[in-house]
Amino acid sequence: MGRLVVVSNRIADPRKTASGGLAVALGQALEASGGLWFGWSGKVVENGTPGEGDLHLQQAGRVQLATVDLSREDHDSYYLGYSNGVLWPVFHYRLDLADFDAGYVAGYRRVNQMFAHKLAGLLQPDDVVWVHDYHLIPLAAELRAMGCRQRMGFFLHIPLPPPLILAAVPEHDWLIRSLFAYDLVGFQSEADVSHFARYVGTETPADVLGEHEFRAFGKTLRAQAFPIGIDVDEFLELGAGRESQEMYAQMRDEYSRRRLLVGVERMDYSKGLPQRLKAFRQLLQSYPENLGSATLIQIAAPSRESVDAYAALRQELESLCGAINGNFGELDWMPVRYIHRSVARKRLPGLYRAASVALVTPLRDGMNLVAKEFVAAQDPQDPGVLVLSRFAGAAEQMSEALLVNPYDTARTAETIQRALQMPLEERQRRHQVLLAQIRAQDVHWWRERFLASLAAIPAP
Ligand code: GDG
Repeated sequence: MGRLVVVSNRIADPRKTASGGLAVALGQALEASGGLWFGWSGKVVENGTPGEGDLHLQQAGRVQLATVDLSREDHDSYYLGYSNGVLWPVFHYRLDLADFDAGYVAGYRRVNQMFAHKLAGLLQPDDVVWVHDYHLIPLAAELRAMGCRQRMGFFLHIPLPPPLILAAVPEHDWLIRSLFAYDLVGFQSEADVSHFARYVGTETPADVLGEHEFRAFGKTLRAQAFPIGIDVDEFLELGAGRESQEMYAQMRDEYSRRRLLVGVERMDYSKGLPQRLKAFRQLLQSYPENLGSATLIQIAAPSRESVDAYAALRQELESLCGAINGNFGELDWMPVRYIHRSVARKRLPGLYRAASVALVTPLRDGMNLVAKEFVAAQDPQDPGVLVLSRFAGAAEQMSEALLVNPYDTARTAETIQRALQMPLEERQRRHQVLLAQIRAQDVHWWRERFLASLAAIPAP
């Protein structure tokens, strides 16, 4: 296979551990092929011209990093407007939060065109191009329009909604037609693939050539599920590090007489944080033996704060946490420790390991890597229990977790109680199955399977 070219909205220096498992896994493949990683630099030029941005080239080992700046107008329409104000909410089934401002799509298209233009100049004929996520759906179509004939694959990190929800996006047919410029499209779960198949069956319509093969617009496309995983070994190494060990020791001492529950995410309305807090409140009400003991540490790392829906969520969370602590707290015990800051990645495994229960209860989630990190961080002799939303992509693989419907407050509370009471033997058995599963389908398996499927497709 030729050189690998990865394109994503943001890129990461694969040599830095703070970047996480995905960056490490992609970095390894890029390193092996002497590849190129292309994306936005993260810089916004206040008075920049829309559709224009400086290209920066940098070498990181054998990997070339290429980044482009965005003008303020492009950033606001492409990134905040269309990607995070339309596609993110709709793809997470939240039509009520979408802002269908007609101007956003022009910026989205303009930035994809600019990226394609800059990238085309860097491509070699036998490169294999792997584009990531909803910010860049039309990138391949733009590259093809410029005459690029390389093999191109796309991976959607977030869910694909059912056809009638997707059809609410005014440009839905253009988005799906754009996908047909790729040779391979990867989704997180079988549910997403079935939504895609139903959409192209009814709205496009495409010919179904085989289980994963569709033909429309004069183009054949392979669409398949590639559930993303974590780098289990990298996470175990992180867990053995000083910062993580210190975190674990500190939490274990502090909560030696109490039960610790943990939730870790970017603050996002897809993650079901208010519903989770309500279920935790219900737990305290329905099972009073937890009073004075059960403590939920909820990390909600700041994310996309300039999008309106996020400010409203923040207020709701602050008020819910305040009310729970006010109603149930004691002088020496506060039921919720809510932290609206990011925690250093090196400390996360220690926090997970100290917890008896993890609450991973998104309303909708492409995969959810926190669920997998929690499992990896546990002591197999005395593991914590994972309470997982059935609406996370991860639920298709992690059936030994306690699956919940996060909208059902009473039963979620009941399930959290079951997790807190679970006998050691059952915890060990469930953890063993989950660990084997996340090991077998880790981030390297995901990367290799995707790239092998792309390589197996005959060159266009
Ligand atoms: C998207 C899709 C899909 C969280 N808080 C902190 C922190 N994190 C880290 C976690 C984990 C990552 O961020 C979150 O990954 P998720 O998968 O849970 O969720 P998204 O950010 O929404 O990711 C998702 C994923 O892409 C991959 O395809 O699974 O469905 O939405 O690694 O540990 N890291 C640090 N401090 C924090 O406070 N350092």
